[in-house]
Amino acid sequence: MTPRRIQLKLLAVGCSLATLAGAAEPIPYASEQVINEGDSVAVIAEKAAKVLPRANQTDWMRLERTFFLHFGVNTFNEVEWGTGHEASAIFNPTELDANQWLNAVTNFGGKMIVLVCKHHDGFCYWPSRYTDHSVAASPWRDGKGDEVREVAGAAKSHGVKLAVYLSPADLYQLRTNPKNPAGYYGNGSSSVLSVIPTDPASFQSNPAKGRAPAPGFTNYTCVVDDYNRYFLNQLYELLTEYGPIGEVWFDGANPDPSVHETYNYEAWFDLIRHLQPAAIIFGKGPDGRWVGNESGVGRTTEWSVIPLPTSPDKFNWPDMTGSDLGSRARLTPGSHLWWYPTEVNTTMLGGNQWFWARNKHPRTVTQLVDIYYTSVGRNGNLILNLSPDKHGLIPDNQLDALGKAADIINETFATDLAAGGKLTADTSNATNGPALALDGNLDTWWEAAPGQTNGTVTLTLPKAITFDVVSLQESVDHRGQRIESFAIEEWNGTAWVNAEKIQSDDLTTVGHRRLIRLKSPVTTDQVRVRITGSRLEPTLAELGLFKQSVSTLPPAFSDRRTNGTVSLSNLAGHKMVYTVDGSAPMTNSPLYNSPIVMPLDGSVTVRAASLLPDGQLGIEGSRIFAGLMPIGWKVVSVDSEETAGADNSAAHAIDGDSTTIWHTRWNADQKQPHTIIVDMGTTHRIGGFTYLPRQDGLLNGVVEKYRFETSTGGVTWTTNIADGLFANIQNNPSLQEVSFAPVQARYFRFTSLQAIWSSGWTSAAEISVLPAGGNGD
Ligand code: FUL
Repeated sequence: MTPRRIQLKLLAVGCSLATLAGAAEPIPYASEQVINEGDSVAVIAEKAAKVLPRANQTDWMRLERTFFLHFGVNTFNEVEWGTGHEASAIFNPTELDANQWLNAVTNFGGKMIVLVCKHHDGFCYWPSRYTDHSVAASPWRDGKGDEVREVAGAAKSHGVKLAVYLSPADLYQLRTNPKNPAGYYGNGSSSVLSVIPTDPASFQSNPAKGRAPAPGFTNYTCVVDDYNRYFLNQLYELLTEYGPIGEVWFDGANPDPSVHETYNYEAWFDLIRHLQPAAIIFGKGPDGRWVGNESGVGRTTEWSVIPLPTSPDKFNWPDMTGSDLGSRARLTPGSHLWWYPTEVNTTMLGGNQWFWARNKHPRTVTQLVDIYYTSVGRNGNLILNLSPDKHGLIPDNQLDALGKAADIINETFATDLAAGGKLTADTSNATNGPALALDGNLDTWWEAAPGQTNGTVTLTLPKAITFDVVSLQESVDHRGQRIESFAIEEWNGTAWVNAEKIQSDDLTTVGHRRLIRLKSPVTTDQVRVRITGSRLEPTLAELGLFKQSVSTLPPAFSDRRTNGTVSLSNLAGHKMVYTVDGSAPMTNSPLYNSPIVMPLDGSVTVRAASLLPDGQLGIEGSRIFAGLMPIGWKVVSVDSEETAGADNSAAHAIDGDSTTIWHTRWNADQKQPHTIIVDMGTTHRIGGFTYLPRQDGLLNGVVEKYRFETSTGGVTWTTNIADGLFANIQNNPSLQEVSFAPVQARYFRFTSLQAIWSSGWTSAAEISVLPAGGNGD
């Protein structure tokens, strides 16, 4: 057997041909374009406009609504990250029902499910031949269970694609794991010729000995160390035994980077391309890009054509979290332009939590509907996580919220109000007239006449309609992504006026799909889209107009002020009703007139909804106000605070204002630990604390590991949590709630032991305590 390597295939070979200065060589459409020194502004724009998606990406981008599913030993331990020390016996769901999971997926119109087959803790949810640390060692189905097979079967019968998440980080295999001293991860083994699939019996003694390949597949060889061979064999099992695989999800997160292992991505990608050529390699890979947060929010300017500093086969695919990834300013000589569309991953559970636990609650319907618009509506695929509970079932509260959100979205998009209208354009080429943007076919499109980079399409309807969502789609599969700016205008009977969009939308990129929500419904019989900037002749594959089934603009909540009050507002100026006892607001709930006075000593959830002009209730928003109000609290001591470069004094950690922060000195004291001691003025019985990381989008000083102590007199201290971890806070910098055995306390001492990137800084937007008997008991 000879070693094989896959080169990423380009759709066309002319991609890197230099455009000679002065020579008007036609620029071909290709899956990759290279910007050369001396390329004019026009040539750069044309190259960017002529990058096309690759075959596997076309289908994938059209999925739009996809799902994640996180379930496993973390569910049973009620944690976000495991340790690799878990006993297999803990995995014992008594009612696991993959059909229930898939029903939830299809009810929301989901087209693919990405199943966590192994998370960072290393436990495998299929009976892998290469480890004992799997479902085979668990009591579930008497050790005969295979969760991947059950999900694959249910997905197939529901017409949903299956995809796999296999965590590269593996704490069970970690060389330093006392539970598995023979672990492969970081064991320093040399890279040797290995046959994949390897004979499990001679996995380390003779890795060149293969086992029989799966039916319809062959063997592969590569030169890899023990952990990479382990990983490749697991990939081989997952990619050959469960049918077609739509995506392979590579997570960049690693809970314990102290042990080093080099991932041989090249060999992994080779194997995937051979075994499942249609699969998207996501995350740390060339086909799908992580949007950069786990909150479900894509960029309003979201380019799918991304400049890479090197050719894709040499690139190492770091996370791309900047706000501008692909505008003209980023298209510089040496850039390799590559189709790299985004996927927006987020959770059903609030606070971006992936695994079920009893104190985690689903997002509100409003949030879910919002997420649809900020993901699918911003040129990204949504991947929404489901979190089954210990029974192995998705709990009713998740199903309920998901079902209501699905109803709203499905109802909104069931009727395209543009249908039946006539589309005209002030510019078109000979074959791509405007009617093609109303034919429901993404493979036909309107295109402006050659040389035109602006254009206006006007929709005239037989009678006036009322709409508040505009859907635009470029012909990305045939013409790439081009539009850079546009405006939406309505005819008010005498003039064209701007249709006012909601604040959070910028009218810049379109891509596969862009959904623009209007501030309030518009009634008219003529609408036009003015494309005011485009890299090349603009195109529109489809244009649609829709009316949201319920106003989806939720009331906004202020912070809780030090007098305990919280204000509500909504952009449309509707009246609002609210509750503070956890119940759902009804039309006869208290009407909001003035700031709500909240208890100062507990955790309260405020739920509110708009009263719409037709008497209906808008969908609700909610906010949890956790922790005691910091009234009369004082910082007794802090070892470092920045007061010169900015007002980042420690008092900001207890001022009840989530927009101000405590930060240790910027240019000094860059060494952990950092400690803040707070006097709450009176003694409280507390059962936990909260840490709100800075909310300004920066991660400097965000705490990962901490100690929390309390005291009644400020002299002797009780250690409530000696060495705590805010798991996954880097990807998910939201409110952290930590419970401990209730104590009496007047003082608390919070010590930061480690910050993100081990930076030596510490920061906090708010630190508070949870009263016992509330969230903290
Ligand atoms: C993150 C992980 O650490 C989370 O636990 C989750 O799996 C998410 C999808 O990716 O990086």
